[in-house]
Amino acid sequence: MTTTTKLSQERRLVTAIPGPKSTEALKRRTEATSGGLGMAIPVIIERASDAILLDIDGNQIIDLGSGIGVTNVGNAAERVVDRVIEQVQAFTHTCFTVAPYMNYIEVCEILNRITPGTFKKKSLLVNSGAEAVENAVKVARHYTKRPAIVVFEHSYHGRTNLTMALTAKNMPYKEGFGPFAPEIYRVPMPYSLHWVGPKETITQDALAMVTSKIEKEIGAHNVAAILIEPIQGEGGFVVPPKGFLPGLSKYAAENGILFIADEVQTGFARTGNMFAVEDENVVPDMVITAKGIAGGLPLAGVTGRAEVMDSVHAAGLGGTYGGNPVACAAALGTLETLEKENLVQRSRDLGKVLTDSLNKLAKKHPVIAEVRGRGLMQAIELIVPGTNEPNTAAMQAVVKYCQSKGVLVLTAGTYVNVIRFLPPIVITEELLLDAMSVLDEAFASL
Ligand code: PLZ
Repeated sequence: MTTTTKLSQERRLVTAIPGPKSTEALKRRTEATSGGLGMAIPVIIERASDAILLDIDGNQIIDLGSGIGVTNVGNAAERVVDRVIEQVQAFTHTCFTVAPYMNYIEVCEILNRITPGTFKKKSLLVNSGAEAVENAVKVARHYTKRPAIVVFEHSYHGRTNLTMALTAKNMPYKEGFGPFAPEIYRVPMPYSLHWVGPKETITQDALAMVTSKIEKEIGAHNVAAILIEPIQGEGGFVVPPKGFLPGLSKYAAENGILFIADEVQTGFARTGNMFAVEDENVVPDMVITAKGIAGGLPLAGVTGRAEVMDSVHAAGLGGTYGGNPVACAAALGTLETLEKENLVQRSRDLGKVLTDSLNKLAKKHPVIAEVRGRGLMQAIELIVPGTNEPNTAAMQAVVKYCQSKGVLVLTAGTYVNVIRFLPPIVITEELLLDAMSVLDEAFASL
């Protein structure tokens, strides 16, 4: 149905990055937009298809970031575009809590079906990951009648006031933006590369530290929820050691605490499962989704046990735009694409290609301390060779080199030394390997 032609899936540079047109336009960016906004690559985008971004100078750039893990089904994916066009012509808005419509209901039905757990579930849709996290916390407190929320070192949950409090890192997310919301308690995260204790017992030791902190410093009976990213995103793709998530979820269940998985970055086939908690068969009481849910349109969800989600009085939850019909149409196109194109399996298969490439690089370049992640959510952490010291300078140099050659990679990490890979899951193997060869050159050039 779409009439637009797709961009060829190949890297092509016709000017320097940034080219003359982007350079001019970026002056207007500086003039017009808040200095508080960041920018990963200094180009202005004109079009995009799947894993290729076209800038206004005509350069085709390989996208290894998916707009921070959003365009899992590809940029401007056909089913998303078709459904959005159809919906926007039918109607653009009513507000679901004023006059409901079907596609909001259908998205919730799908979320209830595809999130882990065979118990009855219900969902709620909002606009952003942060708003979904806020709503999950509201519902958890309301249901349990307890105030405390337990979060982890290196966590990221958003930029609103409550979610800043839930987020670990000060710069750039929290600096000068306080005071922050109360009743948030931060506990240790078993981040193996920087763990000071013995690595062999990291899972038991971390679980003992977390439960002891909960019992001694908060009181388990005061805790509404344990909130965790099953693989930490902004914190540096920190993968919890095997057994940690199951141990936490068991402890939560034994103490009347809700276990909430923030799957905002890990969800929708990103890690080689539909949701990252499935890797260890963890079944959360609530799952928070956003990013990959709608192929680029703003949508987020909270899905949970029906008795939890129904515990709130009618009209206690809502928002003007939450579950906007155009965003819901995009979500239906996205979910259909994930299923029909078998993207969970593709994420696993291409994930192996990515792991192999990154491991080869790590063998060659001692600045790479670790390759970690699953599926198409993987990262490398850079250190000063022979030490455990974070190597921010190397990270910056590699990223800059990649950009100059038309490869967009994102960074992450508490210690600002992680390069992360979140390509669209539909990326061709050829394009991924081309990007990896540029990455190899980048390390060789250090
Ligand atoms: N939870 C796990 O990764 C968003 C942040 C980008 P929003 N991560 C990208 C930036 O610099 O602001 C994220 C996440 C996890 C929650 C969020 C918040 O989602 O849609 O950005 O609000």
